[in-house]
Amino acid sequence: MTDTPRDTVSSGGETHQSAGGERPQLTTQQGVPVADDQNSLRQGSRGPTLMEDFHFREKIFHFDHERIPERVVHARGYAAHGYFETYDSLSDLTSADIFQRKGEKTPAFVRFSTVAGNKGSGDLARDVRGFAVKLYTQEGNWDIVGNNIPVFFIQDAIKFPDLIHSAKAEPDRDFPQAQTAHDNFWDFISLTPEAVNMVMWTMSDRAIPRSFRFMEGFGVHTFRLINAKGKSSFIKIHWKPKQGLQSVTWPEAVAINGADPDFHRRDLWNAINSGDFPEWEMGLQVFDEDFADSFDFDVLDPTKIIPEELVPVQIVGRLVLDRMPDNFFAETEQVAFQTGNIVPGVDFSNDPLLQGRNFSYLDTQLKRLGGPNFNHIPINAPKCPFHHFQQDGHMAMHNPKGRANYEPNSWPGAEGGPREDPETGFKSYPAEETGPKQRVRSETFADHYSQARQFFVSQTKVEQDHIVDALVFELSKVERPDIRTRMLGHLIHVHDDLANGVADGLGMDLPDAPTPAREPITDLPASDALSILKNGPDSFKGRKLGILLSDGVSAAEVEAVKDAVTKAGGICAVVAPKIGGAKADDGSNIPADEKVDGGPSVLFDAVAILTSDDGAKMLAGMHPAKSWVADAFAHCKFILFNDASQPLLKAAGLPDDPDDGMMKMTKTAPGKFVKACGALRYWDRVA
Ligand code: HDE
Repeated sequence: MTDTPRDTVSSGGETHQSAGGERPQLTTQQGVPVADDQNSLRQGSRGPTLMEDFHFREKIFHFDHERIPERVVHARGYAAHGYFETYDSLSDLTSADIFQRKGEKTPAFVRFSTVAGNKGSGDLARDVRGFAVKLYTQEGNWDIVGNNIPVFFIQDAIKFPDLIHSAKAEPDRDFPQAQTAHDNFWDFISLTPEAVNMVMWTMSDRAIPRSFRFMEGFGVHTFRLINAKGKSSFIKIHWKPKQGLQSVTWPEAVAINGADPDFHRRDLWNAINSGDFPEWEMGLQVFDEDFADSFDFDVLDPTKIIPEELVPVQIVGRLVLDRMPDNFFAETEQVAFQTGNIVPGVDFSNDPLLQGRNFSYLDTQLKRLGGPNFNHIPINAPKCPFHHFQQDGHMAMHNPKGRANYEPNSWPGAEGGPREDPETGFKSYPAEETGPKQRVRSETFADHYSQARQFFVSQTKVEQDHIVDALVFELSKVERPDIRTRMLGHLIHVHDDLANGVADGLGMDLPDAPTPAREPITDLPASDALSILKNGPDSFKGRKLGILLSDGVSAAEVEAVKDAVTKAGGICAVVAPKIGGAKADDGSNIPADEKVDGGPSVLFDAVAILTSDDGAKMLAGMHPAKSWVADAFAHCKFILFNDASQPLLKAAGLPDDPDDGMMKMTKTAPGKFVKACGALRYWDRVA
């Protein structure tokens, strides 16, 4: 009974009450009441433990087996429950039940994850984020097992083990953990030009999101929708966060991993538990064979996007996350996503990556969840009725009832069990396929650089600089110069500024460019949809202000700032020299959420520095307080400060003349400041 943990202490629906109160009685797994859970049974007070202590044996036996293998990829994840709401009927496009009725809500479970790191790795690794959605539709579970990046590194599933081996810790030394900044990864990538487009994305700030709430999701592959008349349309699936896009910078990511390795988990937990439910709109790019034939790239090639300017994204519904799981293991750890879980009205395309995934996701659950009945676990079971003749196996919870466990059978009526339904049952799209059996890569998959260039030119200058910095950082960790050189060769095909910037950052000369498999198209137009900064929020809603304060601070000033932030839908955290809080000028104590060295400014979206004269002097002598201020400035945060805090700002090395990202505290400043913070960063500081 994994979905209702309290049931584990009840038997037959009844809870034993202990003598004195509300708490249920502790029992063994058999329901036997336990008298003493502090001492094992022994002979005499100092003698050996007795084998007959069934309670001890059961407890230790179960503990010994608490772990299951972590996922081979996407091991570290975090999930939430919610629902999908259909905006309008899409019956002209698909017979999928979920899209038939306007306003219908379908339960959903969504797991976000990093890919390369172990289960215990930091949230802010530079990595792709998984964005896996399970929709419990009335005609079965539909799993959209996507990522926060719309393309992938490889074109054929047969290369997946190599890609992942190269990205994970190197096998002889078992490091580095949760990072691609090492020889094996870049060796593989530099020998796999099809990965270059995806590498642009992973070296961009997309790979270090500020929160799961502020990133997009993508189905990546082309799928099909089939309508009641059997007509097929191709689609690409998008999840667009209503909260706007936002990422951290690399120096922040490094610092956050130390200060709060659970940064993304905590963020989702806090947002949902405080009633700030994140939402994504589902968007579909719908296209037909004619478009596919005329497109510069192959729609079956998962290393390519279809720019939104060519095929607009049609918004069809929204996904709202409104409830955290009751238990992490039972739900988030045991959830089994599977690309093969599709429903009538949806179908696969021939994308060779998708075809391979359809094998892998079913297979991997056997290892991880231990048997073929993992769909009996409540988080994986459909919420619609289901009937079949599959039976037995480890932990079978739903065996067929009655005598018939096969078909065809001639048992009458309900006794005979379920029957197939040719009318409404799942039907594969009858695509015509011909051709010899062969191991080839289609010519139409051969252009490896054009979209990488398109991605680069679609970024703002700040974002382009971050891509250059990221490549310099990663390649600087590569020991073998020939691997670095090989990678530089590919960058020449992407963009001169990129190649020159990275070569300069590495202190290396550019090599000759490799001969491309196909001559790149160099004039693909920029697409605004590919930039994070062009798709940010327009308010401070859902963001967090860090207020650094000292004893003697004006209570009214702190209140005014908190008020303005709360009105904008943001939240505040008070940071003080001591966790007990600060004594304000009116004698009240303002409780602290963080002690200054435990709550560095990288954890916040913007900062306020409010001190008394003495407080500023005291903080100016504290290294963590100076770094707090200096980092906020260096990371282009908006800064609100009061007059008294100036000695601290000076000690932190901030300029005497505040820039436009800094605002002095006045009566009207908080409102204006929070409005300005909607832009999230004052990038002009580094421009
Ligand atoms: Fe996965 N992937 N993958 N992947 N993937 C898994 O399945 C695999 C790929 C993605 O939160 C595994 O249950 C192959 C693309 C997510 O539980 C495994 C290939 C995309 C998750 C697997 C890919 C993804 C996984 C490991 C190349 C984005 C986490 C545990 C053909 C569209 C789901 C598991 C969760 C997990 C195989 C490539 C997304 C081993 C063979 C492309 C979000 O089956």
